[in-house]
Amino acid sequence: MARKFFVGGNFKMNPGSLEAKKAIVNVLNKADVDPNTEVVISPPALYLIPLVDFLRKDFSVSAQNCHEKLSGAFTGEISPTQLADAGVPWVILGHSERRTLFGENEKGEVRSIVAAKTKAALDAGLKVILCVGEKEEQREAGKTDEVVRSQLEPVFEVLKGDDAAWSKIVIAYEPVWAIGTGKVASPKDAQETHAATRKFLAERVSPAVAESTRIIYGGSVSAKNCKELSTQPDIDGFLVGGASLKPEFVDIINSKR
Ligand code: G2H
Repeated sequence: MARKFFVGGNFKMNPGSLEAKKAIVNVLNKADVDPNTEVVISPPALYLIPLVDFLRKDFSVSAQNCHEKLSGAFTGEISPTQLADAGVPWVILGHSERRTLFGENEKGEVRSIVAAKTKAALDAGLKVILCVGEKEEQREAGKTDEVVRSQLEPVFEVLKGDDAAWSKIVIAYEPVWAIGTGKVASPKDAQETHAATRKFLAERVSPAVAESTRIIYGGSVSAKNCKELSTQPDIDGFLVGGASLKPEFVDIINSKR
C-alpha cells in the first residue's frame, strides 16, 4: 500500500504573536501545494483553536503535547479529550525536547510516559506523531537502532493486540543531534534508521503495519536537503521545526513534486 507523504510543521514556542503566526499561515494558505502530501501544522496550544478556523481546510492542526489523563487536578495541562473537543485531530508526543527538558522518559523510568500518553491520545480519538531518536553520544557508540527500539518498545506493549491503532500513528525519527543544529542526517544514515525502524514494526506488530505506517524524518530539514531525503524508500515525509516558520516550508511540502 502506498504511504501518503506527510509533512508536519512544528512551530514549537514560536513565533511571538498570533499576528506573526497568521502571517506564516497566510503564506501556506495561498501556496500551490502537492495534493498528494498530507500537511499538519503544530502551533503552541493557545493558538490551536484560532488556527483550526484560519488554516486552509486541506491542512490539519496538531498539538505539541497532551497529558496522559483525560481530566483531573493537573494544573497547566491539557487532556487529549479536550484537544479532540476543540477540533484538534493530531498531537505530537515524545518530542526530544519533552523527553530531555521535561523529563519524559530520559531518566530510566520503567513506566513510559510517552506510551501512556500515546494510548490516552488514541483513546480520545486523536492521531499521534510519535517522536523517537538518539543523542549524539549514542550514535557515536553505535546504539542508534537500540535507542529507537527502546523508545518504541513501551508503545508496542501498550498497543499490543490493537494493530489498527497504528493507522493513527506517524513515527517521526528525529536524531537529537540534528535538531535545530543545522546538522542534518545524511540520506543514507536516515534511510538506514528508517528501514531498521520499519523492521521493528514488522517484528513486534505485523508486516502489514510495518508496510503501511509512515516514518518521517525530523532534524534541520530545509528546502536544500529535503529533495534528496525524500527520495529514500523508507522516508515518508518530514517533521520540520525552524524551516516551518519560513516560506521555504512550501518547498519542503512539495519535496516529492
Ligand atoms: C526537530 C525539528 C522539528 P528543526 O525538533 O520537530 O526541528 O527542524 O528545527 O531541527
